Amino acid sequence: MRHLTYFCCGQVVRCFGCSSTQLVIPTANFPLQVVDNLAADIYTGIYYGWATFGSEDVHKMVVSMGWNPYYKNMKKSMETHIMHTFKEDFYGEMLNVAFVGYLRPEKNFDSLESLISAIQDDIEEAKKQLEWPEHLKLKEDNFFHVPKSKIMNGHC
Ligand code: ADP
Ligand code: RBF
Ligand code: MG
Repeated sequence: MRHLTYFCCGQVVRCFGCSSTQLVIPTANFPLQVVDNLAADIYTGIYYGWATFGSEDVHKMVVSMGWNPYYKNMKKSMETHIMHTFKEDFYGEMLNVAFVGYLRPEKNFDSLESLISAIQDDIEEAKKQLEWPEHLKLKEDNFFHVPKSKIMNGHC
C-alpha cells in the first residue's frame, strides 16, 4: 500500500445521478481517464481527506475508489463526497483532492439501508480523524493554494 498523502485532481463529470437520488449522499465523479491514471498502488476502497475547487475553502471529504460491488459496476470509479452543503452543483469544476487516510475496502451490502449506514459511519470516522493535527495541517499544503499553472504547467 502506497504511503499517503496522495494528491490528485480531475474534472467533475456527470454520472448516473444515483448517489443523490438513492443514497441522499451526492458524490462528485472523476472521468474514467483520471481513475485509470491513478497510481497503481492506490488500493481500491474508502479513503478520507481534503478537497477543494475554484475559490472554495478546503473541506473534509470521503472518497470511494473502486468497483461499487453493491451496484455491480463494470467500470472502476472514483467518487468524492464533500462534507459541506453547496448552493449549487459544480459539474465541470477541477476538483483537487488529497487522500489522507484509508478507512476500509469496498463491500457488498444486502440492502440500500446498510450501504447508506456504512457511508454515514465512514463520514463520522473521517470527520474525527481529520481533526488530528498532522491531518489538519495538510489543509495548508501548496497543492491546494498554489495555482496549478505555476507548479505543473497547467496540468494536474
Ligand atoms: P452523479 O451521478 O452525476 O455523480 P450525484 O447524485 O452523485 O450525481 O451528485 C453529484 C453532484 O452533486 C456533484 O458532481 C456535484 O456537482 C454536486 N454536489 C453538491 N453537493 C455535493 C457534495 N457535498 N459533495 C459532492 N458533490 C456534491
Ligand atoms: N459502494 C459499494 O458498493 N460498496 C461500498 O462499500 C461503498 N462504500 C462507499 C463509501 C463512501 C464513503 C461513498 C461516498 C460511497 C461508497 N460506495 C460504496 C459507493 C456508492 O455505491 C455510490 O456512491 C453509488 O454507487 C452511486 O454512484
Ligand atoms: Mg456521483
